[in-house]
Amino acid sequence: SGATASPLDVQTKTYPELVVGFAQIGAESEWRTANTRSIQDTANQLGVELDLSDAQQQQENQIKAIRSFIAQGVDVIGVSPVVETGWDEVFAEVKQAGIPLILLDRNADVPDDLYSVRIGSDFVEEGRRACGEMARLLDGQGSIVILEGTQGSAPMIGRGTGFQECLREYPGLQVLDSQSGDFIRARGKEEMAALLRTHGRSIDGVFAQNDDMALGAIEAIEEYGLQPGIDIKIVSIDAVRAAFEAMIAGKLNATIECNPLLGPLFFETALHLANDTPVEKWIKPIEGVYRQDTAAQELPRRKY
Ligand code: GZL
Repeated sequence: SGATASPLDVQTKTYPELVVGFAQIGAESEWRTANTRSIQDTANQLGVELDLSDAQQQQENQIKAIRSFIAQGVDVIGVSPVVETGWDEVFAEVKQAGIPLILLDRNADVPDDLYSVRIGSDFVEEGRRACGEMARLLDGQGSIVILEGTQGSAPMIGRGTGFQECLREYPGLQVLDSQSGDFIRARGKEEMAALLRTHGRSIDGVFAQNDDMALGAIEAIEEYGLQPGIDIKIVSIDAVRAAFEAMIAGKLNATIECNPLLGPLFFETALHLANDTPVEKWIKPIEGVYRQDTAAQELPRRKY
């Protein structure tokens, strides 16, 4: 269930009385920087006071930030949990302080009563879609390597689950190996180079759990002397601008959209919660699948 992402109508009204704390993960990928920009731009449009912290992908920094928001007495707290576990204590402190808590983007593995609402993608569905694209590209036959995102994060777990679930429908497809690239481009390149040293030309496809690692893998495949998108098919997730450029260059075959432009939905929900208006427990953005054949016409329309 869940509403679709509806861009907040540009409000003539502003909300200078609303104070929001957001514990952001970091700036590890194009997706994340687009997500931060969307949150900041919307706060500026609405005149909301926003305190957004960058945790450099460290959970303890996010926990510290949340505790400082409680001490500040903000009206609403938002967080994109870098990993799924380890949040029960600090979320209970937020609840104790009577402050609404919005999980934006990633999910946390906590009891439902420890947060107000989650606004974010269905990562399992994204994994299923990635597998469907890979099966189409390899015609149901071939050996795949996986570049995984941050270990223990909701997108890494969900995308892996969805991909494996769908693989069961394709006995001709097998996963040779997987490595973690932490959603970071340079790490994706390093890990892909290592996978090529180990498996070489027996790799028919790469499933990268985000576009940044796919772009790194493309560089590694080229340096290895093969043609990305041709000798080795590549499917990734996010649909950032650079992925469309790689598809236009024929180096990436498909990208599954994961919408980072959650700022409007976040503040719409924060305003509802600050006014005790009930909201759905999980609000999902609208997301599509993009392939080489439509990349050129889509690129001018992309917003991140
Ligand atoms: C997914 C988001 C992931 C992106 C990565 O919603 O949490 O984190 O897929 C980003 O690009 O680093």
